[in-house]
Amino acid sequence: MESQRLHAWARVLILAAAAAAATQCTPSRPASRAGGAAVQSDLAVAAQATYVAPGDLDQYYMFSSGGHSGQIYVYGLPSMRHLSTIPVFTPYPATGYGFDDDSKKMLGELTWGDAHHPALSETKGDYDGRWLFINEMNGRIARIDLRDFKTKQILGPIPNLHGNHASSFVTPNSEYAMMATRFSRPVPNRPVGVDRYATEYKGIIAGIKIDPASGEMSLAWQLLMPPFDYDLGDAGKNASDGWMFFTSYNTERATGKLEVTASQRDRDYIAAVDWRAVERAVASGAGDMIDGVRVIDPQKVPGLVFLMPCGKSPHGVDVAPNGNWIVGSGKLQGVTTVFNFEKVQTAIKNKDFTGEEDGIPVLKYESIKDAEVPVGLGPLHTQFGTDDWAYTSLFVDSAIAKWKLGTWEVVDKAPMSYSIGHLAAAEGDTVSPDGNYLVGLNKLSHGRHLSVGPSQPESSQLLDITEEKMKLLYDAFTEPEPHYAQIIKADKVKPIEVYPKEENKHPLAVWDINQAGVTRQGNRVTVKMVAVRSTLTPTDFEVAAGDQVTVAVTNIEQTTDELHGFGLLDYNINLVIDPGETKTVTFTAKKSGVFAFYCTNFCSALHQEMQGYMVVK
Ligand code: RUQ
Ligand code: CUA
Repeated sequence: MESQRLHAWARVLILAAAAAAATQCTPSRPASRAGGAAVQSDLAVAAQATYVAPGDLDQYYMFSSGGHSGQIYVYGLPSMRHLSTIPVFTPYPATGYGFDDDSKKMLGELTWGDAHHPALSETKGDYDGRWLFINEMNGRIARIDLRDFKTKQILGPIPNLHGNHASSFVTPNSEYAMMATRFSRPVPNRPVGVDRYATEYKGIIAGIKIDPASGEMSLAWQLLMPPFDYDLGDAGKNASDGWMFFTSYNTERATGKLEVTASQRDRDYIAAVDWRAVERAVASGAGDMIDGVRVIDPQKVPGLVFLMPCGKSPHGVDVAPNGNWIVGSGKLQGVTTVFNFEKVQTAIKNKDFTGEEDGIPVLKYESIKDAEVPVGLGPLHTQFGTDDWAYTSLFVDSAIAKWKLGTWEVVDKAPMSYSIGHLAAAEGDTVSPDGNYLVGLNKLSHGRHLSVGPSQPESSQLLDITEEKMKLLYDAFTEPEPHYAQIIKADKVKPIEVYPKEENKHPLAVWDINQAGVTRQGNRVTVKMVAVRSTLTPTDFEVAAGDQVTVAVTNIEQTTDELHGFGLLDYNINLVIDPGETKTVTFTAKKSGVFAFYCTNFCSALHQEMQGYMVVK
């Protein structure tokens, strides 16, 4: 990787001069915009630094949340090219997701999800390239297998928990992903008036256990929390391994116009959870079953949760690579607060408390804080680079501040266009961040792209962070809405391109066109279909109106990129079957008549001939 990067920079230096000369004679870029030779050569350097020549590969994958599109967008860095879209919580006809029986079942009744925080699986605190998790607001969390970039599991909506925002941050050995409520409500859920919010509504923190071999997620336990709005989280690592941290706002327990009522206190809280202690409590039978889940009330089992005061309406909480510093960003102030985990432990041991909330001790702010770093206005999130560098996004200032852990010195600020939310650094959540690149995930983009009408994209800006000053390299535009992203070294991810025939154990798979055909049991009809260039076999089949029909299509290709589709007109069906894969769709043949099906994915010179008919009598 390092040599690739040196190579890239060597290319920059060699080509910069030539490119600068070329820019000068490009009439489409007005001279006033370029503003002199110095700026032009900066632009040329930036252009070369992000240029990945045709056929060359990017150095990193970036997995960006698609927000309320319910998807994940995959980018290559440094080119910022959009490589693919992974549908997660929303049907996506381009890949047939949400149309075949399995993905339809996985989505259930919900066909939208508001996805926020992708989290790569980790081993010893480092991304291991196995899975990607992502939460969404309807109390769900999904697992994507990075072997084939497909969504394999959606867990939830899980009981008791409402508005799953503080999620899906995984622990250093992927023991857990987290979930926590943005919206408190009565637990168990029942119609209690909002006037009783402060006492009868509850927040929930949930531990989602991840099977180390398969990645399968299951709900392990829940904690009953005071009715705050839990916002973001991060897992402890190294020094703080075994702990989880969640920010909260509205510790005023207010309702109504929260923009006024929930910002009265100078400090809200970061909830620190000793999840190993929670595991022990669960093992010893603590807690009550509520709606089928083991829920522990920390009031009854002391020592599981402590509250760290953090000013003011904190948003992001981010644990530094060494695990000892915990950075809490109070979005309504000009500083970000750094806590010291060792001091947190000492304060807990010495019962250095200033009060409690529903029986949960509040630690003394002065005893656990290391620094208030004057990063600028509206700090939201912090990412980490090499050599103890930290980068904090500033929503109000619309900038990124670069500062040093330990000395707390702010050394640089880079303006963002406009209004940055999250930011993502290369391997920035691991115990050993890469530095190199940082991406600002901005909420607005106005004026920096061709107008596309009122529904504007967001902008994601790529920065070079190899030098003292951060350098803006590139503007990319994304659909709504890049909440958070994670960036992993490309060589850690090893996707397959074809499903090997030996692995296909689907009961309805057929690998020989002579075995393709139709069987009937009563009114249940099964069509075993083979897709291979350039025929869908059988090319026609007959059913009766009212039959329940299952079409199982096996793509028997073993060649990269040879996808086939099965689009059935008037029946709202489109499957896309990858090489070696079998997919099924089950439907009732309600309408009688003749209906064409055809391959929707352009596959060969005779793709257009890949078609047939379903006759419904
Ligand atoms: S939030 S802009 Cu949904 Cu992650 Cu901070
Ligand atoms: Cu098969 Cu197009």
